[in-house]
Amino acid sequence: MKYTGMMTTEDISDTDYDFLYKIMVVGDMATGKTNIAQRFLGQQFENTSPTCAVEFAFKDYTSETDDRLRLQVWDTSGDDKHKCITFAHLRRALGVILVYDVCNQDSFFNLHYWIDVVRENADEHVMILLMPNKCDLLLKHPEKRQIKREMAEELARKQKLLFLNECSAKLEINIEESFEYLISNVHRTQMELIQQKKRPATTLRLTIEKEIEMERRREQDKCCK
Ligand SMILES: Nc1nc2c(ncn2[C@@H]2O[C@H](COP(=O)(O)OP(=O)(O)O)[C@@H](O)[C@H]2O)c(=O)[nH]1
Ligand SMILES: [Mg+2]
Repeated sequence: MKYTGMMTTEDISDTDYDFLYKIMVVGDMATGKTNIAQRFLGQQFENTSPTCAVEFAFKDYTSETDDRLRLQVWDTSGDDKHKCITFAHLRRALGVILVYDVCNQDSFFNLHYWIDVVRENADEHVMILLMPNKCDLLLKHPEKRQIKREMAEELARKQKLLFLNECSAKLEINIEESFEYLISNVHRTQMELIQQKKRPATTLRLTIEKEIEMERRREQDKCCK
């Protein structure tokens, strides 16, 4: 997987990519979703305020088979007030980054809730990657750990989630690698579906403008304000 560029909504066009993949970052509040998305999208780590709405940005890759992939990465808010916006935005998501905080056991136990939400609302062939975040906190204070790595591995096995390693948005550990692992799995799965004629290739090449317009409208119709 080779990274080929980043763009804003102003300079995107629908002719310079082969497949558009919608990737959502979900999980409890304060687990680090916004920082993870920003890291991946090349922005600096910040002490952010809780996310109020859903935001997205694009990043381009070229696959091993030379397909041009455009990722539309969505950051979501995990708080109750905005949960139904998250549900609506999960539609057509082909990849999900499922985040918990290794020093917060509630954020791990709530993953069952998030997995159900994703499976009910996202694409039926969605790939979910488990991302334990804030592993940097354990460097100085290993006693802060509330969830063992083995628990993540077991959950991933039972729930058929992808899992690479524990991550840190703060120290930029395993963020890029995990996203790339997810993306290559998403792409491989989608290529298999196209080959088996279970998915027309055109649905992965919706014009971006149309996509954005639909999301904007959905945002306006959001069920909770
Ligand atoms: N130590 C540490 N703190 C982090 C990390 N990622 C996020 N945080 C902090 O956790 C808090 C919540 O982060 P944020 O990205 O806003 O979480 P979100 O609510 O899931 O979007 C902020 O104070 C961040 O500075 C990380 O990898 N390590
Ligand atoms: Mg946030």
